[in-house]
Amino acid sequence: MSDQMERKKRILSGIQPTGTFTLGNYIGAVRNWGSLQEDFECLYMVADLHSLTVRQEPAALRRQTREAAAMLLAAGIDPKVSLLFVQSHVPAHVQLSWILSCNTQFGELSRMTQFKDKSAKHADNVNAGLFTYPALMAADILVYNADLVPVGVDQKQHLELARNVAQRFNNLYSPTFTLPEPYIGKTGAKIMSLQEPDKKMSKSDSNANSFILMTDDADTILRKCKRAVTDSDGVVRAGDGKPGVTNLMSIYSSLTGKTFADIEKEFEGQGYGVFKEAVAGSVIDAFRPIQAEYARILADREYLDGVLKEGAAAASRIADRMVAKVYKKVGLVQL
Ligand code: ATP
Ligand code: LTN
Repeated sequence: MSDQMERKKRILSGIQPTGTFTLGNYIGAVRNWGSLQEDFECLYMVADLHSLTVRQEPAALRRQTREAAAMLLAAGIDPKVSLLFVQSHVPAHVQLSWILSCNTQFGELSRMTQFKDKSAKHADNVNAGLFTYPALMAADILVYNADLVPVGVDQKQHLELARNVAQRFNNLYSPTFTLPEPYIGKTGAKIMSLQEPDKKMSKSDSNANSFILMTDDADTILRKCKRAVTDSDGVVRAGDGKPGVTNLMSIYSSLTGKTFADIEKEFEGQGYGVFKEAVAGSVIDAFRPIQAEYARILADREYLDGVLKEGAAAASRIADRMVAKVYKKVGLVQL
């Protein structure tokens, strides 16, 4: 047996402070982050620089950045175990992103579906940052030699690009970067819009009834669930032609651990009304303790900023070493 403890694998992930997190962000990302802390060395980041690729109101961005950090803490990230920081507080990300940009091809960035989608959505602001977004994301990951990156399926393409850039750099210079793997959690459920269940639930949707926010109160959650689009056959069953009911079932299943078969049995012979109330109840129960913690943490600015300061300092110690190594490898003079 080796006398050396095996090093825990390192995880890095980020979320943009573009608004209040939704139930989709919770089930697909935020919730899993807390549970990974035991088995992995985790670094979590509020990706404020990435959010600048779309116009943000400065005061709102400042507020949302702190809110995002407070929500991550409330949802279970323990700053004594993991590092939590704001992307712009660790300058190494931007420093490495320039080097990686110079090793990323125009053609590969042009193939990114997020770029195509977002440039269609914001046709008046197709800026260079929106285009090079994946090079900064690659830097976020590679600067820590992260082994695994927990993301939703929508981010897989960016992760593949990060791997390709890392491999190219390693071949061109010498082995430098760990090739990161995507980590799609057990409950990788993609939560859909409550109003248009063929579309992803998204915090930037213009219809507020389409999403549940992590800050919504019990009445609002109940109302949104009751208004959720279903179908006319009145049977709680998952499957083709029943996207609305299937989506509510995945929410309920993700939050209660019940299987689809359990759920079908539980609501057999009952209408959608009872089922929707139960779904709402599971969301309310999941969010209640988080919301209380969130309010407490957000009110304690000194604590919150302290956590972020320490997080950034510890992250910078790792990241600065990588930048120095990379700068040297590519031929930048070190004095
Ligand atoms: P926006 O609405 O502004 O496009 P978003 O809600 O998609 O943003 P992001 O910050 O892009 O949120 O994503 C953060 C994380 O949440 C990612 O890992 C993403 O895969 C996950 N995620 C986002 N929406 C959902 C959803 N509806 N279901 C499951 N996971 C989701
Ligand atoms: N693009 C991601 C957020 C993000 C990220 C990262 C995720 C920025 N940098 C690094 C994982 C690793 C998104 O979810 N929209």
